Amino acid sequence: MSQTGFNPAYQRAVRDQLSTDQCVKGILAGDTHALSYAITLVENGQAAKRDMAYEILVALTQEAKTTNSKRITITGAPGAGKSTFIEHFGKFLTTKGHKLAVLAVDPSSQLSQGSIMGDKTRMQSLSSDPLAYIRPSSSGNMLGGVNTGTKEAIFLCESAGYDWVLVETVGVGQSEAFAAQITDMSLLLLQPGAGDDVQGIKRGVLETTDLIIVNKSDGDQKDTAMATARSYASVLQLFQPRIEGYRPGVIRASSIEEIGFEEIYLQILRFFEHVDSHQTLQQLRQRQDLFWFDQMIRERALEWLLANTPITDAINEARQHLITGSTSGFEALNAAMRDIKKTTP
Ligand SMILES: Nc1nc2c(ncn2[C@@H]2O[C@H](COP(=O)(O)OP(=O)(O)OP(=O)(O)O)[C@@H](O)[C@H]2O)c(=O)[nH]1
Ligand SMILES: [Mg+2]
Repeated sequence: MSQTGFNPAYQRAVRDQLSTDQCVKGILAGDTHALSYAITLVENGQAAKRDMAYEILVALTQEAKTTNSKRITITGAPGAGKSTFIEHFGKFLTTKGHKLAVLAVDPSSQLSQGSIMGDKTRMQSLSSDPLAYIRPSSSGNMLGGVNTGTKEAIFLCESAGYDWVLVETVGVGQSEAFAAQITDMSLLLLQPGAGDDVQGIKRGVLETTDLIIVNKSDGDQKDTAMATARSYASVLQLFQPRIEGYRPGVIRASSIEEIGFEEIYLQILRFFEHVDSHQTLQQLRQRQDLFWFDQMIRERALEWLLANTPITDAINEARQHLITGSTSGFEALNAAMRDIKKTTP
């Protein structure tokens, strides 16, 4: 075994196409090519690709050790400084010997590659770090749901030996809420000078936040950052703790000056110690699994139904009646459901 726990004798497959077995062995050996390959399969909408992805996932559940990992969502309004923070804090973590995977869920990348390219250049020093793995994912290419594949990708990264998995997501809309539900801890990045609603931070986001970081606390923004930190600290008092006995705090930081990192690091460790000592990590993870399962089973069942021609025919027919105005919406839905039920045993 090498220092990083990888098998040094492991030889990665030369061919581009990897088999299930090659993926499993590669991932367990920490091969990022196999890891990326499997994540691409997981994100793929084609049934055959996804079936292979699930064979890999199931095989890995027998082998992988995920109990020591930290699954952390980093959220915040656009421009709050999430990517810059991850780049610098990520370096801080790898310097401490941690292996770090970053999954950047990027809702804008469906329209342009701009943001992903931006992140790649922003995380330049981290992406060349052998202890770090960065994976930008487009949530835009997912079938129907938001972030399909993120949970699987987290697990794949853990199986490849990454003990810290950071998920970057924009703190608006559904993708953020989903990420918070499938990770252990949520960090919210704020900019100095923001009032309660200026940054568009919704109550729901604050309720799932375990640590607020007032970022960009540098230069002439220091005083404002202090005021922002104070006001959020009092706002947080109003919330019921998400994890029993754990009170979310507020820490001021600057990614550029690398201020506040040690405090953030210790706070994250304290969070996990708290969760571990109360045996809630297992409960948390079970809750994550249930949330994810409930969401995914709906998505998959719907997808399966809609791949069935008699069903889509029934839907299209009812829809056509609606378009021509020959029925009301109620009648159309009723008729569609009646015909759908007739098609199934
Ligand atoms: N002064 C200062 N500026 C910062 C800091 N961190 C980030 N910035 C700047 O803030 C801007 C946005 O940073 P990003 O890291 O791209 O923010 P983001 O939250 O990832 O943005 P999106 O991914 O587009 O939502 C950039 O111009 C950064 O240089 C910091 O600690 N201090
Ligand atoms: Mg970003």
